[in-house]
Amino acid sequence: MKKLLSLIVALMMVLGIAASAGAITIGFSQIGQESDWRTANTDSVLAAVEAAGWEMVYSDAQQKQENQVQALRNFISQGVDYILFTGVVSTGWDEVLKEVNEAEIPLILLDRMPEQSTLDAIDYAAAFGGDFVEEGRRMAYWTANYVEKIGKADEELNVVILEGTTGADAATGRQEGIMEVLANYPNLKVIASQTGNFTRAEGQAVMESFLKAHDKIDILLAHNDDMALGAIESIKAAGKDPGEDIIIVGCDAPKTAFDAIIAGDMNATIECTPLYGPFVVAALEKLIAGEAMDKTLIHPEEGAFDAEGGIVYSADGRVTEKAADKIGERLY
Ligand code: GYE
Repeated sequence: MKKLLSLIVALMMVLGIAASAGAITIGFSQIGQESDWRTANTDSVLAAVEAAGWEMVYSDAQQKQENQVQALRNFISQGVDYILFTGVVSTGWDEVLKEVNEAEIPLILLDRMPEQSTLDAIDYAAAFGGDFVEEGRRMAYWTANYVEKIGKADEELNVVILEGTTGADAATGRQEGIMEVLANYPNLKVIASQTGNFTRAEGQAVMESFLKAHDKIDILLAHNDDMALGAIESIKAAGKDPGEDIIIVGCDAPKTAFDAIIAGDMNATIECTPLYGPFVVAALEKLIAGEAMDKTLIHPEEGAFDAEGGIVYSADGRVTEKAADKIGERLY
């Protein structure tokens, strides 16, 4: 009996080793952990890959491009089967991504995209990311509609902007969308715009300096909700009522922003989903099955949320949903 048991254990070990030797390995070069969005994104991808039974080699670059370049080269030398990549900024990837191509490791791009000239020059199997320009437009449309709703459409209102990481398309795209729409509303005047690096701490610090420099701030547009949440702390510390004295609109739509909207500290958030796990698994399944994929950038469906629901947030006539009705459904 003992002999049989040890035989079974030995057999299981051999099979286990064989299974892991033959397992599909995926390298994931992630940016860091700067926001609620990023945490949810990492969790989504890791959980989906694990559930699919593949092996993940995960690398957190701590916001440094050179760490990402190193991680990609490590993936190449380790001989991973597939690479998932989100670049902290949009430039400077040509060389290392060509190395990935030369190693013939299929590449899937997630979230932030390299600049167009890089996308044209390299091969990649699939790309999933947010429509950042559209998100920026929605932030500005929501604001303009809300200003009208509260009867201030004829007032001159001062806007401050907390930008995301400089050089990231998530920041340049959102800024472009915001400025494009605000150009139609001359009463909404941008008086300051500065990076807060997508973090709560920097959002708080930069807002504090905005409040010191400007007596009249009516609207804050934050490229992500973490910076908005940090800014809310500074606004309270300055003795002002966030959501009331200063209209606050963010982007991403994590649970934490819903809580702030329900508490009346924040006015709206435009969704940018981090939940790419299912997209990644579907793409990998196709690649493994030898099905062709193309370079089309796929944007997930996204909503917008505020306290009351119903304010048009885009030129296409879509409406927001009430945060209080949706909080129970929030996945991140
Ligand atoms: O909005 C922000 C995160 O690239 C879309 O990065 C992403 C952005 C997201 O840090 O919260």
